[in-house]
Amino acid sequence: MSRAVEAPDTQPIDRARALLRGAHHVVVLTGAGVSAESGVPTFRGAGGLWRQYRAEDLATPHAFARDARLVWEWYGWRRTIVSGCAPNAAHHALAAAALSHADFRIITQNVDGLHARAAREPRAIPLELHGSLYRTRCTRCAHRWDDRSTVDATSGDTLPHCDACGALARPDIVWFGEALDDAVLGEAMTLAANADACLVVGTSALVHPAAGLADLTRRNGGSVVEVNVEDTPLTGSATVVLRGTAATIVPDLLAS
Ligand code: BV8
Ligand code: ZN
Repeated sequence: MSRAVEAPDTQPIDRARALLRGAHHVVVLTGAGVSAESGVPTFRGAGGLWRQYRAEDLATPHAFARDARLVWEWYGWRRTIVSGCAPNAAHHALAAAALSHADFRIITQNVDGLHARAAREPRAIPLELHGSLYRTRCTRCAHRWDDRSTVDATSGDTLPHCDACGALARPDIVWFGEALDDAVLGEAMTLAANADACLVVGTSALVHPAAGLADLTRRNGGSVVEVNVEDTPLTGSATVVLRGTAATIVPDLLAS
């Protein structure tokens, strides 16, 4: 495990830059904060999505069973908002770093697809822990498909249905109380455990098991660099904390 030689009393961003440059295996964990400057509402912050809605009312299988029309209305509205947003400088800097660094993998909790839109090559496409606003899957058979369509939530009949078996379809998103995809979570945990450095950008670090990935890196001797506008449960154990917005700090941090 390589450890960058850190010059004494340098600025946090210099220390973070040295850590990332000296790391052979870098993993990045992003949350809604990385997309905030693209105009995508975060969940829990001021103006966040869940100010108007409560997570437990919408992002759960029970909510969908109780009122699929309301849940689809919320996801359709989010899909439309995000379609009008563009990747910001943080997404682009992370995508560029994934191409210039030998082993630099992006893992995201976000379902907005902005990392993938910033990626110019497959290896910059992130692991999407919680699924995607732009994928829909069947509630009955294994069929799942890319879906950028506008959702018509007028009635149960106009909601998306599976064109393979005709059953009601649902967003291909991991809701609270649902397990993450085994393969995706397994790969994310392996990447985090083997990383020399974990760069955490724009997450409140409240949602598990995603929030535990940075601890996995740290417990295996790696460093954690946190970029956020405020403290989170990870801040106290991070190797370096960079206080500020993703679109200003990340490009500066990763500039070659
Ligand atoms: C599961 C999809 C088990 C929906 C989401 C311990 C272990 C395991 C589970 C649990 C546990 N404790 C509790 C649980 C249950 C639960 C959980 O974690 N609850 C929390 C709330 C306590 N976890 C689950 O249910 C998970 N499932 O564990 O299953 C299981 C196993 C077997 C069989 C059955 C079950 C599933 C979790 C996934 C839930 N789905 N999203 C949707 O998107 O609609 S989670 C949701 O929160 C989003 O995906 C989001 O990504 C995620 C985390 O939020 P953030 O991305 O961090 O966003 P947030 O707004 O909170 O914060 C933004 C941050 O950015 C802030 O810090 C802010 O300061 C910062 N910021 C703002 N602007 C900027 C910025 N930073 C930089 N620059 C800026 N400009
Ligand atoms: Zn089906």
